[in-house]
Amino acid sequence: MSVLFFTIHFTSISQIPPTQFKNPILSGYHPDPSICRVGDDYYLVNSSFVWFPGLPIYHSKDLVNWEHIGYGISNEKAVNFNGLKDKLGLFAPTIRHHNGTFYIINTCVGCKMNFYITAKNPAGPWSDPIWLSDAPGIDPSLFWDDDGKCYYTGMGSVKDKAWPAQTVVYNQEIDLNTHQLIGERNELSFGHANNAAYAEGPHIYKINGKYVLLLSEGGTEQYHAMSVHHSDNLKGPFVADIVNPILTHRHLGKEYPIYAVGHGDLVETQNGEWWCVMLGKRLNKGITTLARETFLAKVEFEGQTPIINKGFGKVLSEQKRPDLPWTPVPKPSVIDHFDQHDLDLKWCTIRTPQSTYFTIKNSQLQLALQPEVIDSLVHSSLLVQRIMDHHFVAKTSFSFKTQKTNEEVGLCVYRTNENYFTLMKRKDSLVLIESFKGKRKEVASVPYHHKGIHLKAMAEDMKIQFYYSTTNDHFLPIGEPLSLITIADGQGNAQFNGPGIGIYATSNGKPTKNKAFFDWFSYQGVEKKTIID
Ligand code: 6LW
Repeated sequence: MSVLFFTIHFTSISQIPPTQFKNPILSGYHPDPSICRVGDDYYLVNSSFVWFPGLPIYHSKDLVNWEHIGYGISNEKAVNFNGLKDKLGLFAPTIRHHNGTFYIINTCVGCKMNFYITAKNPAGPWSDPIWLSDAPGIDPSLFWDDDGKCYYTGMGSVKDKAWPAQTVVYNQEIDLNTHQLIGERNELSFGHANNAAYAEGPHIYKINGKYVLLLSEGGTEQYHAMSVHHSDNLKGPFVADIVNPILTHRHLGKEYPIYAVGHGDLVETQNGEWWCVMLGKRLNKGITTLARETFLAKVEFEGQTPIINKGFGKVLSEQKRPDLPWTPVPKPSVIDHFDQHDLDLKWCTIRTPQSTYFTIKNSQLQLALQPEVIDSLVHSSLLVQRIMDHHFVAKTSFSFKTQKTNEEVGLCVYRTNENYFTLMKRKDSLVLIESFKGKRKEVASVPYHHKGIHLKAMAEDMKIQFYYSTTNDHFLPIGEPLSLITIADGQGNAQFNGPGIGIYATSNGKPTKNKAFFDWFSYQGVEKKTIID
C-alpha cells in the first residue's frame, strides 16, 4: 500500500510543467520561420540557403518544445546549390496544410526561383519541387479563401522605385493543378512606412471575416519591423493599421540584446490563443555569433489589430508559455556514435553532393576524402550541425593515415567558403587554419604521428580554443584562443545563413580513394559557469 501512495503523491519537481518559456524557441541558425497547426500539432520550417538537406521541419505540441522531424528538400537531384554563394539558395519558406496535404512554398535564389512541394506526412517524403515559371520575386506564401481558391502572395521588385529598396507585396490566384499563377496580379502594399525598405515576408490570414496581411519591412537587420494591413477584399485595397509597426526593436537602440526582430507568421491554437513566430538576433558581447534564430511571442487582438506581447510591445527573453499541454521532446543526443543506419537529422553538408562522400559502417562514419575544398562554391566532404549556443564544447575521435601531403581530415567551424576554422590532421602534423574574408592563414601546427586522434573545440563568449589528444582526455591546446568574429554576423559574412560545426576531409584538388574513420562526434552547449573538460 505505502509504495503506491508515495508514487501518486510525490510527482518529481521536473515533471511539473513550467509556467514560462525562454526565447529563442529554436536557437542558432533558424531564420525566416513559418508555422501551421493541424489539430493539436504544430509544424515549423526555416530557410536554409545552401545547406543540404534543406528546409528543416520541426514538430511541437506546445509551441515551446520542438523536435526536428525532417527536411523539405533532400533529393540531390532536385535542387543544385553548387556554384552558389552561401547567402543564396533557399530563402524564406511558408508551410501550410489544406485538405490533408502539407505545402511548403519557397524560393531557390540562384536556381529556378519559386516552387512548392507537398507531402501527406510533414516528416516526409516530400514531393520534388514544382517550379512556378511566372512568379516573380521571393518570400512566397499560400492562402486558401472560403471558396477553396488558393492565392499566392509574394514580394516583387518595383521597376520605377519611388524610394530606395522599395518592393511590392502582391497576390494572385494559383492553380495548384496546373502549377500556374492565374488571373490578375494585385499589388497589395509597399509596406507601412512611406519609405519602407524591402516590404517582404508576406502572409495573408482571414480573421473574424476580414483579410489581414502581415508583412515585414526595413530589411532583416537593425531596422526590421512587422506591419499589418486590412481589407474586406482579398484583392485589396489593403489599408495599413494605424498601430503599425506592430513589432520592431529598432527604436530600442543598438545595444538592446535582442534585435532585428521581424519576418513573422501567426498561428491560432486549438484553445483560441494567437501566437507569432519570428526571427531575431541576440547580441553576445556586442556581436552576433548565432545568426538569425526563431522566437515566439503572444498575440492578442484589439479589434482587427494583432497586439504583440500586450503591455510590452517587444520580444521577451522569457514569458508565460502558451496554454497548451506541456510536451517535452527527446533532447538531441550530445554524442553521435554513428551507430544508426542513417545520419542523425542534425547533420547537413554545404551545397549539393554530386557523389557518395560518406558511409556508416560498423558504428563508424567513413568520410571519403574528395578533391573539392570548402573554399570553393562546390560541394566538398564537409558535414556540419548548427551551432546553437554561445558557449559549447565539441569533440570528435577518428583515425586517418596518409603518405600524401595534400590529404587532410579534421574539425571544421564553417560560416562561409571565406570564413571558417579548420583543425586538420595531415601526413605527420596537425594544422590549425583560419580563413577570414577569404584570406587563409596557418594559425598553428604541431607534429603528430599517431593514426588515431581526438580533436576538441571550446567556445566561450567571443573566443574559441582548439585542442588535440591521442585519447579522450589530457587535451593539449593548439594555438591561442581565436576570435569568433570570423564566423559572426557582419565581417563579410552572409547575413542570411549561420554557423555550423563538424568534420571535413579533402585531398586538395588531387584524386584519392582515401577515407577517414570517425568513431563519434559530440556537441554540447554549456552554461558559462560550468565549462568542464
Ligand atoms: C528572406 C527575406 C529576407 O527571404 O531575407 O531580409 C531573405 N529579408 O524575407 C532571406 O532570409
